Parts: sequence; C-alpha cells; structure tokens
Amino acid sequence: MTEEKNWENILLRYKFAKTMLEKELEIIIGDYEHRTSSHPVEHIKSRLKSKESILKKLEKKKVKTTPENIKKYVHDVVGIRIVCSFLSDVYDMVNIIKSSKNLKVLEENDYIKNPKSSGYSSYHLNILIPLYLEENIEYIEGEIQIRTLAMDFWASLEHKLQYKLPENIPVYLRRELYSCSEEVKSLDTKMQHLYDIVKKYTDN
Ligand code: 0O2
Repeated sequence: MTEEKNWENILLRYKFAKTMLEKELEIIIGDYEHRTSSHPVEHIKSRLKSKESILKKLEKKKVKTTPENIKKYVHDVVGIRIVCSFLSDVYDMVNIIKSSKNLKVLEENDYIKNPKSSGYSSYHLNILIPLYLEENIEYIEGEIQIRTLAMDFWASLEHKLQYKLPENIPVYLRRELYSCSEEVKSLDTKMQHLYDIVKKYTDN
C-alpha cells in the first residue's frame, strides 16, 4: 500500500468513528430530552484532526509517524464538544454518556473541579467508539469535551489569543486570562443558583 493510501485508510476509519459517535450522541441525548422534557445542550461541534495536526502532535511528542503511534499518542483525532446551558447539565451529560452501552470510557478528567493552570475548565471523556466492519469490530478512540456556554466562551477566545501569540504569552496576559476564567466560574455558579430556584418553582 502506498503511503498516501495508508493515510487515506487511517483517516477514513476516524471519519467513520466520528459519524458513529455523532449518531450515538444524537440518540442518547434525544432519548434523555424526551424522557426529561429538558434541553440541556446548546450546541454540539465535531471535528476530525487534520493530517497536518496529527503530524504536528507526533512531532511534539518526539515519536515516529506510524499508525500505532497515532493510536498511542493522539487521543483526539475524533473530537466532539458538547456545550451545555448550566453546570448541572454538564454532569448530567457525563452520566448519560457513561451509561451508553455502545461507548466505553477509557479515561475521564474533570477540569471543572480541577481546572488547568491556564484556567481552562471542561469535562473530558476519552472513549472507545465501535466500528462494525465487514470482518470484525474495530475500536477507535475519541475525545468528548463537555462544558458550559461560559466555559466555551473563555476557551474559544483564549485559544484565539494563543494563536495570535504562538511563541509565549506574557505573564501579565496569562494572569488576566486566568482572572477571566475565575469570572466565568463565578457566572456559572450564579446561573446555576438561579436555575435551581426556577426549577423549584416549576417542579411544584
Ligand atoms: P485542539 O486544537 O483544541 O484540538 P494532549 O491531547 O496529549 O495534548 P492531554 O493532557 O492528553 O494532552 O489532553 P487534555 O489536556 O485532556 O486535552 C487537550 C485538549 O483540551 C486541547 O486539545 C484543547 O482542546 C483543550 N485544552 C486543554 N488545555 C487548554 C487551555 O489551556 N486552553 C484551551 N483553550 N483549551 C485547552 P489540543 O489538541 O491542544 O487543541
């Protein structure tokens, strides 16, 4: 097989896995919404990491470009981001995904309870997605990021700023960004409090 054909083959499997994951999420979230008459999800975004980004990540990890190394070191070729309204929705979403019979959770990181040093917060689930091929079932890894609208606002803008200053963000800017992440956290807590009050009224 030529190198180009080999890459096509690898990326095609990830593409199928992304479709499979999108469908699974559509079903389990749709079922949850129907059962609870609630709408916890604001929007969902999915993406496939490009060949260039995969190569960049392998280079950063100082390992050779092989299919085995992609599997071993690049856990987010398939990436899905679920943006929820309230904090409690994020944790409901985590539980729904964890109870899916088709997805297997490999690793979870609660960067909401333990934010990264940058201030980044989100709930990450690394999962295995089954691919039903003609002769066997293949499991492909994917990453699901679950966060609130406010966390998404911070992460998107911080990501944009990082790109504008790819070398090194000056310390004072890092501090400012961290301080913004604390404001985001405070907003999420306030909105959750309001949501809990409204829920009490509507449940009665
Ligand atoms: P992109 O362009 O969003 O895909 P690794 O995946 O090996 O680099 P690790 O520790 O295995 O690192 O994964 P981690 O840290 O759980 O998740 C990495 C992803 O989380 C990143 O993917 C970002 O999407 C997001 N993330 C982590 N830290 C930050 C942060 O400080 N700011 C922002 N905006 N996003 C963050 P990529 O591949 O780095 O980028």
